[in-house]
Amino acid sequence: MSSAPLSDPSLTADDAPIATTCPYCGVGCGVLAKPRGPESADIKGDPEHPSNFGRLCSKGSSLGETLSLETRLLYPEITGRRVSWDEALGTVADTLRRTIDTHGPDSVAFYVSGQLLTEDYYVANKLMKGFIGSGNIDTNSRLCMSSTVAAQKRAFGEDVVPGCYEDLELADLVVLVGSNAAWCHPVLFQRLVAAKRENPRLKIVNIDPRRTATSQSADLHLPIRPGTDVVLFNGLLNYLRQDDRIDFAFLENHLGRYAEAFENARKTAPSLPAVARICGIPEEDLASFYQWFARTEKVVTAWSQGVNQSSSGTDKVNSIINVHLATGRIGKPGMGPFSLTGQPNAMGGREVGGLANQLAAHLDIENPEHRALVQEYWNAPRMLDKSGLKAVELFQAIAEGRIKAVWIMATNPAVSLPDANAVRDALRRCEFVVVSECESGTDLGAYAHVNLPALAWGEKDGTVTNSERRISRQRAFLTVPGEAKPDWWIVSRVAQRMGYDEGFCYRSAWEIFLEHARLSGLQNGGKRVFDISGLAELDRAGYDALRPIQWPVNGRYPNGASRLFDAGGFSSISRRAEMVPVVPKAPANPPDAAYPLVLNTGRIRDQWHTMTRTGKTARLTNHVPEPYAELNPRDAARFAIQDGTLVRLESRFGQALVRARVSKDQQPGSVFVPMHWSGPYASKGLINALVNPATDPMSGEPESKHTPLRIAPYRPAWHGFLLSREPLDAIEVEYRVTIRGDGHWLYELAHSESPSDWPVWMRGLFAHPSGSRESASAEPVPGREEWLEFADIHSGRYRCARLLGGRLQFCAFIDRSFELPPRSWLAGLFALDEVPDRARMSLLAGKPASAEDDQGRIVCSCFGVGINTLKRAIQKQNLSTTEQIGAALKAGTNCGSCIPELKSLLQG
Ligand SMILES: Nc1nc2c(c(=O)[nH]1)N[C@H]1C(S)=C(S)[C@@H](COP(=O)(O)OP(=O)(O)OC[C@H]3O[C@@H](n4cnc5c(=O)[nH]c(N)nc54)[C@H](O)[C@@H]3O)O[C@H]1N2
Ligand SMILES: Nc1nc2c(c(=O)[nH]1)N[C@H]1C(S)=C(S)[C@@H](COP(=O)(O)OP(=O)(O)OC[C@H]3O[C@@H](n4cnc5c(=O)[nH]c(N)nc54)[C@H](O)[C@@H]3O)O[C@H]1N2
Ligand code: SF4
Ligand SMILES: [Mo]
Repeated sequence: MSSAPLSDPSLTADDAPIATTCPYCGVGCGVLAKPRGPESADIKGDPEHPSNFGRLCSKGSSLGETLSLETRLLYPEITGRRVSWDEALGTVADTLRRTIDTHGPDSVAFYVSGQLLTEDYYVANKLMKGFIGSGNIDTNSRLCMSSTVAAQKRAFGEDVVPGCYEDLELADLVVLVGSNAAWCHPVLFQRLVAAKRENPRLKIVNIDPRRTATSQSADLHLPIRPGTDVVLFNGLLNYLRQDDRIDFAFLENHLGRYAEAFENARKTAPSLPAVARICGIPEEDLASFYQWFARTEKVVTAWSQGVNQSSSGTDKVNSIINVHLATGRIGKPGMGPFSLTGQPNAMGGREVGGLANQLAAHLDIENPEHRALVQEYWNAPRMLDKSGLKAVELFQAIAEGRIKAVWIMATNPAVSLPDANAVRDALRRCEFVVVSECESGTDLGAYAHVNLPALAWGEKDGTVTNSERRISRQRAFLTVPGEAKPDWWIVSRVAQRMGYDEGFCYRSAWEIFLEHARLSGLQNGGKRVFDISGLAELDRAGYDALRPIQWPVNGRYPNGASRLFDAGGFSSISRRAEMVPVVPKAPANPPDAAYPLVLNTGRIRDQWHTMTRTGKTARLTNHVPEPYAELNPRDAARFAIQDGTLVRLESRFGQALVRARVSKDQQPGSVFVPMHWSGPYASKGLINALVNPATDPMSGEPESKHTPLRIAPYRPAWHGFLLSREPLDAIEVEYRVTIRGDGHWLYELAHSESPSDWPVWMRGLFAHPSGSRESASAEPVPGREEWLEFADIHSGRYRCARLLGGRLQFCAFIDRSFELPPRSWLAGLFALDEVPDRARMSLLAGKPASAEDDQGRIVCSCFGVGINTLKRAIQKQNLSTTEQIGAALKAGTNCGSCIPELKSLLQG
């Protein structure tokens, strides 16, 4: 890594950049950051970081634009009142203490996150499990990776990812299961695509019920029926045996149970035709996949949430691991089962034991020796004696009043948990809710009695572990804003005030890291692969300068290890792995006559979860500005839904209003909706209000990809959009989406009733009592105010624009139909100091005098290249490759995240 001065937040713009790690996905890219002014930074990929070698995706490259303090939580608050840290810490400590004294340790809970740093996580886990004495600390990783954790434990005896990123480049076949890596692990995906360019033998297979940007780059896409992965992989296991591909020497030397798995595969997935029928895919395609897998030695199977977030998620993972164990393709270059971790530190959380059913350092709660070991090490007064409640159960316990106080850190469960309305009810009823956050105004913050301001990315300091077990430093490069504090500090100071002074007198993240590293080596002797005792003697400078390193780091592997288990040596007592016989099961709630469709949820390229950070920059909101439901043309016809209209989605749990996208990428019967939209950005876009709280019986992971659903057109009295230079406070309509633009705000609206007088309604938006920021600024009007207006009562059409001194301040387009002028050209006018005459003439027409002026929806976020510009260039300049597009327009030449889309544009 760079030799930059480390962890010195007083850096000035002239200094060398600081090497840190991206706070978004589990790829864990290295970032070089250099502050530019108080609330922004220059961001570049770190060429020396082994995860990304200098690349960044669209989210990573926009990090510098998400640092504004405008919406940050900067001071502690109790019921909305700013208080001192002393009062806030005292209140939290006293209330937790009192609740525990009265109702016992299990009456309190922590709900934490894979977005905490390892050091933060370690301290929170220590306080709950060793001092409060309860297992009630669970994490959003429960919604994310817990099925993989459970499956790896079953198979290997420990939660270990055996391989590394390089394996995807060295493989001749990469199978991506339930993963849209092109959008969700973009830099790793770009590495894979680059490897494929170098090695034409390398094939990619994508297994996903819908066609995604990932499928577009694959040689074969298997659009299986949702939830049928176990049949598919049991079928593969059976095929491998029939095709004589089993590595019996590996099985004999390194496995315990395996015969039953073969027998089970034969029974549950007897033949190609049977599997093809159950999975709903063409037999030839299935045969190709099985043949490729059988005949290719170097295979990596990588999976993510299409596998984990299922009521049979653990079984799905084991069915994948089984085929790798059976062929001995594990831990060798270019081979292995590979779990793609979601969050930047989901792995670190697992290392410290952040899940309710883990201890710390991969030790087991059920094992009395392990408990005693940790208790002694921590000098802990009150060790837990059993696992705690898992996320979904934990919030149910809050609803039932069994948990009376909850502390939520770095996660937004009011948006991200299934059955989100029930979660909100639970929080409303809870006697004491503490929230540690960086942002104010999140959906969750509204339920908090105490809001605690945490340091954000760029300010905090510690370590994270990525998908390939690589520990990297996050380093501070910004000065601390307001009174925000590191999460480890907040937890430790509360612990001290609860009377646990000695165990929590930490002064730095470094001290915590050393304690964690030492524990991992305690009575280990190779029994647990997770061992970073080789880092336990780092001095402060060594910790600050720590280069990215893959655990284990110990006497045997002083420089870390890329691959594990190639020669067995698993973590079970017998040192043998297991092939688990897994029986295919239908999803927990199948569709029925009342709810005939399946709701599938997931991610889009440029948003991160509940949008608290990525929603802040126009560069990222432009790609997909509105929440949507994608459905097959057959379902659209069946339910009378037209592309681009609004639709009402309904499950047994809740409702949402989103825009319809009709596309053959979606298989009939299945509807995809992104998970991201929350209160600040959409009035009814909260998709988790609909998602069923069914969970995997083993891992407790929610089935976020499968809820019975119905869909109907929503026919409002009017549709419209507003563009405004200043944010507008309250727009009381049924459908509202707020989109941050470059120098403006865009509001997409619809409502069931029309106001009696549009001009009055529009002007009312500026006179709102809570005060729009424009009127609040009370600056003298910078010039003459003009209103341009057009109204046609007959057709229900109303359009207006407001200019101040010739500068466009606001415009609105209202219609009975959903077909309105494109937003992009109008939005572009907000960049001008004066609307030129030519544009003024056509302003209320909503489109430029010349079509060339409208570049359309942004496809390449890095260079702001729109879809119309691309289409025109492809046609006029006869472009046929993404490289040619790059040469002509620069699109796709920075992060590469838009390349799959460019490809589909080229295909017409
Ligand atoms: N842009 C972006 N990137 C992210 C994130 C983000 O919020 N935004 N979040 C990060 C996090 S925390 C995570 S966990 C990862 C998630 O990364 P991914 O898991 O790749 O993303 P998802 O979109 O949740 O789901 C992946 C796919 O699973 C498919 N699927 C649904 N049901 C099934 C099924 O039954 N079988 C199979 N085989 N597939 C199915 C869906 O159609 C979807 O395309 O992304 C990380 N990266
Ligand atoms: N329907 C559906 N639901 C899902 C999923 C799905 O695919 N479908 N995916 C699930 C998955 S895989 C995941 S990982 C979850 C993610 O869901 P969440 O964890 O709820 O989503 P985030 O928006 O990332 O929330 C993180 C919060 O922590 C704050 N924060 C960021 N950094 C820090 C910090 O250093 N300290 C503190 N104290 N706060 C910080 C952010 O501002 C943000 O509000 O969603 C899950 N929910
Ligand atoms: S792939 Fe993108 S979001 Fe993920 S770590 Fe790298 S830059 Fe960040
Ligand atoms: Mo996740």
